[in-house]
Amino acid sequence: MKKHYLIPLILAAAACSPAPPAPYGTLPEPWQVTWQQMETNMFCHFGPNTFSGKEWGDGTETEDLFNPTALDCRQWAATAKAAGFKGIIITAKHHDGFCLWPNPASKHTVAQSAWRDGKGDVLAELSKACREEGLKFGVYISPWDRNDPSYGSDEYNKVYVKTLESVLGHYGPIFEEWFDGANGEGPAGKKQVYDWPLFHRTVRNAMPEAVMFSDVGPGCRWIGNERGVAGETCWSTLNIEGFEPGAGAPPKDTLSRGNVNGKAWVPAEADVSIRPGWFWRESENNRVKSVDQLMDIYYTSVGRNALLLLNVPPDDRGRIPAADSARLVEWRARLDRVFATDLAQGGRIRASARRGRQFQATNLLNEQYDSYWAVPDGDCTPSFEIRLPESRVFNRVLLQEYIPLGQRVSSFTIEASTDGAPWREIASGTTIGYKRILLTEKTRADAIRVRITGALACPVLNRFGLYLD
Ligand code: FUL
Repeated sequence: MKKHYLIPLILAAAACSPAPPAPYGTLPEPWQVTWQQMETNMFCHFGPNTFSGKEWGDGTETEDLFNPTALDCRQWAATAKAAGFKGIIITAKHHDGFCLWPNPASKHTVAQSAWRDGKGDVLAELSKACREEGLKFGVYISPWDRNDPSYGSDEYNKVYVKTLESVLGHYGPIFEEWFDGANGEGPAGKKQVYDWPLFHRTVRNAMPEAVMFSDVGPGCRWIGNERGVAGETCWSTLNIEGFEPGAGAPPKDTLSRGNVNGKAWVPAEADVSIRPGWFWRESENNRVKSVDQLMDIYYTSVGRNALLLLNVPPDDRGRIPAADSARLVEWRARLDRVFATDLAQGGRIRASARRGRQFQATNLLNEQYDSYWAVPDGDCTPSFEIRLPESRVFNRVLLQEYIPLGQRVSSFTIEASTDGAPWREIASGTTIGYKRILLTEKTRADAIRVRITGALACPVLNRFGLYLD
C-alpha cells in the first residue's frame, strides 16, 4: 500500500480511539503521587529526650546530655530497608531546641556537646546511610523551640528560616519536611506567631519537590490522631483556606476524613509509634507493638488512603534496639506473604461499560501504574465482574484509583458469588483514593462484583486484587 493511502486510515483510527478521561477537580502534584507511592516510611525520634526519658524536653538540658555511645545510622537505614520502608524522617530538632547537626543559627547543637568532641553530625551520617540504602531522607524541624532566647519575637522567625536553610541545602535531597503543630511557650514565657508563608517559601526555594507536612499541609496533612488510623472515608482533598497548623487547624475529624471536593490536594499521613512513647526509653523495651497490631495499623492507614509513618526510636547507644527491628522484619514478612499472591490473577474480567481498548477492565489486574480502567464520561455508577478459574478463599480486597486524574469515587460495594448463587454483599465503602484495602470475612467465591455506586466523575481505577491474610 502506498503511503498516502495509510494516512487517512491512521487518522480514522485515532479519531475512533477515545481520549483518556479529563482530570477531575483538585489534582496532586506529580511529586505528591511519588510520595504516596512510598506507602510506608520510618520516623526516628532521637535527641536529648532519648537520654532523659522525657517526651518533651524543656530546653534547659545541657548539650552534653546528648551522648550516643555507639551511633550507627547505617544500622537504622539497613533496618528500615529490611522492613520495606522507602524513607526515613528524623527529628533533626524537637521542641527542646537541640539540633542534631551543627546549626549555625543556634548555640544548642551537637557542636556545643562533648559528643565526638563537638564534631559529630547525625544528619550527615543518616542522609549518607539513606543514600547508600536507596532510601529517601526527610527531616522534622520543630518550629516550637523551648531553648531559643528569641522565641516569641519576630526575630525567631528569621532564626527558624536560617535553621531550615542550614538543613535543606546541605544534606542532599529532602523528600519531606515535617512541621509539627505543637506550639507552647519559649524560654521567655511567650508564644510565637509563626510566619508560615515565609517558612513555606523557604522550603519551596531550597527543595522544590519536598512534601511539607503539617495539620494543613501544604504537601500532606496530619491524620488527626497518633494511633495510625485514617477515616474510613478519606479524601486527599482538604479545604485549608483560613486554617493554620496547630491551634488554628480544622477539627481532627476533618483531618482524618478530608473534604469532598476540597480545594487543595493534601493527602493524609498517619504517624504512630511502635512503642507507647515517641522517644526510646528503657522501661518500654518490652512494649513494642505486635505484628498483629502493626498489621491493623497498616490496614487503617495505607489501607485507607494514607501514608504510614511508623516511629521506631533509636536507643541511647544510637541504635535501633534488636526487639524493634526483629518485630519490623516479621511484620514486613507477613505483609509480603499476604500480598505476594493476588488471588484475582487468572480471572476473566468484564465491565458494565466500555470506553475503549486502552481503558479496558483487564488493566485492573496488571501492576502498571499508568494503565487503568475507565468508562465513558458521565457514567458514575459502572461495575465490573471477575470470574475466577475456580473458587478461592480471600479476606482482603484491594482497590486503587488512578489519582493523577483526581479522586472520584464516593461509594462502592463488593459482592461475591459461588456456583452461580445470587450476589451477596461482602463489603462496602465510601472513598478509595490511592489505595483502599477492605477487610472482609473469610470468603470462598468464584465470582466477585465491584459496583461503584457514587462518584464525582466517571471512575478511573488502576488496580483490583484479592488476598488472604
Ligand atoms: C507531636 C509532638 O509534640 C510529639 O512529641 C511527637 O514529635 C509527635 C510526632 O508530634 O506533635
